[in-house]
Formats: sequence, C-alpha cells, structure tokens
Amino acid sequence: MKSKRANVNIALLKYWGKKDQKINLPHQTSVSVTADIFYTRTNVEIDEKLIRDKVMLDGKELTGLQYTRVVQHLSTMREYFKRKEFCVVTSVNNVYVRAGYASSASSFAALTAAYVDAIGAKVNEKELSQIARLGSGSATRSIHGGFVVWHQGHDHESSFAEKLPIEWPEFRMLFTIIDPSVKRISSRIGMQITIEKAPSYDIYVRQSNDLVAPMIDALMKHEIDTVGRIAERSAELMRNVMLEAGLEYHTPMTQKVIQSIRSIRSKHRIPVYYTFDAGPNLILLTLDKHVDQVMKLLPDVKIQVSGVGGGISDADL
Ligand code: 2P0
Repeated sequence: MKSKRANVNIALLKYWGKKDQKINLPHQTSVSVTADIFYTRTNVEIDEKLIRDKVMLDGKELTGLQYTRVVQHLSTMREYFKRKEFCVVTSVNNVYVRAGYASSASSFAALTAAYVDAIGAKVNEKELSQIARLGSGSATRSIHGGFVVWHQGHDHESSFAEKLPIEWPEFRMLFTIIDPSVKRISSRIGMQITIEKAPSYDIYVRQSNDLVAPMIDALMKHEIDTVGRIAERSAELMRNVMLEAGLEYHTPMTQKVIQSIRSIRSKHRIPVYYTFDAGPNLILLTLDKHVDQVMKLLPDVKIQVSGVGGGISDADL
C-alpha cells in the first residue's frame, strides 16, 4: 500500500503556547531539526460508501480521544478543500508514542500529506505546512527535512514552516530512553496550564523569540557549541515556565543525566548538549565524530542515534 512518510522533528527552539487554539497559532517562532530514525507512514483512501471515518493505527482500530483528534483534523481538511467523503486511514508509527518524543508531529504531517494526495489536490510545501499546523502545531515543521523554522505569524496565512538553507550532515541527535512510560499531561493541556498559571509567561515569550536570529546564525555557521548552548537555554526557559505553572515533566534520572552531560562537556571537552520536550527523556545534540565517545561515557543510558532526516516522502506501508 502506498503511503506518505513524515519524520519526527526535535525543536532546538521550543514552541510552548498558543495564541489561537483553533488554528494552533503559536506565541513564538520555533526552529527544529528533522530526525531520520522515528517516523510515521500513513495511507488515506477516500470511500464514498462510508458513513464515518475509520482509522487504523499500528494494526488496531482507533477509538476514544485519539480517534476524535484524527477525525477533527480530517473534518478540518474536508472543510478546507470543500469535500464531503469519509475515509479509511491506515497509519504505522515507529516512534516512542507519548514518551515526550514528538509523535504528533510525524502523525499529523503524514496524515495531512496522505489526505492531500488521496484527493489529488495540488498544494505546495508552504500550504501543506499550514494545513498540518491545523492538526498539531509541531506537525507544521515535519513537512520539511533538515533544519526548519516555523514562523509564528499572526494568522493562518502567515504561520508556516520553511526549510532553512543549511546542510549539516554531521549533526546528530541522541534519543535517550530515560523513562518510556506515557506522559501524564499532554503538551496541548500543558501549554494551556502554563499560559494560565505561569506569572512570567510574557517574559518567556520575549526571551524565546530573542533566540531565533542567534540560533539561525549559529546553524548557518555550523557552530555546534553555540547551537547547543542556545538549544539548552530554550529548553530550560520552557521548563522554568512549566515549573512556575506547577508542571514537572522530568524525573530525578533526567536531572542526573543532565549533570552527566555537563560533566562530559567540561571534563572531556566534548561538544554535547541536551534538549527535551514535555517528557522525561533527553535528546542529546552533538556531531557524528563524538557519538561513540558520548555513548561510552553514558554506559547506563539507553540511546538511539539519529541523523538529519528528509521531509515528506512516498513510502510503502
Ligand atoms: C516543540 N512541543 O516545539 C514543543 C516543545 C513539546 C515541547 O510541539 O497542541 O504536540 O498539537 O499543537 O505540537 C508538542 O506539542 O501540540 C510540542 P499541539 P504539539 O516541539
């Protein structure tokens, strides 16, 4: 069965908060790198005989909240393209779903691309990223490969992702599996709680947006130390407002591994940095030539190494 493949992406500058929940309009511009090891493949078949959508995920028919979220995005796309027919969605994930790795990014990017393909609409990548955003914010960035900026914009038209003109094949992401259990509070809910409860949320937004130009500049120059330092700052700024709102996604083990990363950097002079999403697992940022040494220095941490991945592509399912 033919399908569309979308890879997960890791935000080097984080998106954490919506100005408009209906269209996932973010409070900040974010920058990401697309990973090549975790991805979703999705097929969509339009079926005029169906009276409701059918969604198969990893061999099981979806029900409940997950089903509702997929159907909401399908309904949004039907409205957008002025279509009526229901469809069968078949999707396979090879992502640590809901462990804090952005499975919704690859899922909604693949679903968007597969639906557009199924109805035969002619849509360019910019528009595809706008439509993917309506399903899940981070999905807007997974349309593209490489290093990507999601311009926050001020409405549907101006909020889209764009691939940056950066080739950096030596860049590596090391996905640690510190705690693979399902996270307690989804990002969607966590963001809302943060906006409502964190007193310094507005300051956070300004500090976050101030990092965009320096991050893009450092990526352009392949300066791993600057990229790593800014990525850590972005993640820690996000964590500070989460904590202000009473949200803690880290475990003691997360903090212990962060200390190890800092010590590897200072003692061994290895450029390795960390980032994290709304979960306990860290993603380490380094270069190809340092991967073996980093893994040797973290013998107790389960790690999966990823290079830089491509954008939406055709794949067999
Ligand atoms: C990011 N995260 O920039 C941030 C950092 C998690 C922490 O985007 O509600 O699943 O679907 O727009 O995209 C995860 O949030 O949230 C996310 P919705 P999403 O990668």
